[in-house]
Amino acid sequence: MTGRKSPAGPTGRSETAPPFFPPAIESKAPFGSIPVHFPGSFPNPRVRLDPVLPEIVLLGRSNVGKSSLLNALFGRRLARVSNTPGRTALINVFQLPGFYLLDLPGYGFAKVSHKERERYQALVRGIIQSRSTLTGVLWLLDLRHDPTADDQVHADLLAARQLPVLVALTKADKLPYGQQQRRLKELTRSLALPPEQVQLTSSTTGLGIPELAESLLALVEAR
Ligand SMILES: Nc1nc2c(ncn2[C@@H]2O[C@H](COP(=O)(O)OP(=O)(O)O)[C@@H](O)[C@H]2O)c(=O)[nH]1
Ligand SMILES: [Mg+2]
Repeated sequence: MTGRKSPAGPTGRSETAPPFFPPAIESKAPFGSIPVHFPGSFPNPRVRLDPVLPEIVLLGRSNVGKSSLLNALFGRRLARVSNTPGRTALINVFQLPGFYLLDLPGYGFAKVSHKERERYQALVRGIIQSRSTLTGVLWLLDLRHDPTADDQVHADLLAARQLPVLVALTKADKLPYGQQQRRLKELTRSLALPPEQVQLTSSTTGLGIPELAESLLALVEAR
C-alpha cells in the first residue's frame, strides 16, 4: 500500500472503485474463471477506453434481474457498483479478456427525478448512437411481463442503429415449463427477433446461463 491516488481520467472517474475482480473460486459460472478488471464508472457516453476492444452494453429495467444474471455468469458480485443510488447516469465498465461490458443503471425506476431520467436517456442514446466500438447489446426483459413504454424507447434506439441484440428473458423459474415456452414464443414474436437471439434464463436455477455466455462470446467474435 503506497497510499498514492490514481489520477482521474479525462472524463473524471467517479469513485475509488475496486480495480480488479479475481476469478471466482470453484465456480460453476461460465465466466467464473476469467479475470475482470474495473476501469471505472464514467458519465460521458463517448468515453475512450484503452485498449480499444469490442463492447457489449447491458440494458434492462431496474429489478429485471441484471445483477443476479451477472452474478450467475461471473460467480462474483460484479454489479454492486451499479446499485448505489444517485448513479443513474454512469456507465460502469468491466474489462474482460478481449472485450468490455458496459453496464448501465436499470431504467424505469419510478422514484428517480425527471432530471435524472433525462440524464439517463441522454447517456443511453449517446452510447447507442455514437459508440463505433459497440458490437452488441444484451437486453434483459422479465419473462412474465410485456415490454413497457420504457422498454420500447430502448427497442427503438436499438432498431435505429441496427445493432445485434441478445435478449435474456429473466426469472424463467417463476413460471412452469409450459408457460415459459408460451411466453418465449409470444415475446420473440412481439420483439420481432429471430428465435436464436432470445434466451430463457434463470439466475436461480442456472437455466440458459451457459447458452447466454456462448452467445455473448459469439457476439464479440462476430465483429
Ligand atoms: N426467482 C427468481 N428471482 C430472481 C431472479 N433474478 C433476480 N431475481 C430477484 O429479482 C429481484 C431483483 O433482482 P436484481 O438482480 O437485483 O435486479 P436488478 O435491479 O436488475 O439488478 C431480487 O429480489 C432477485 O432475487 C431469477 O432468475 N429468479
Ligand atoms: Mg442491479
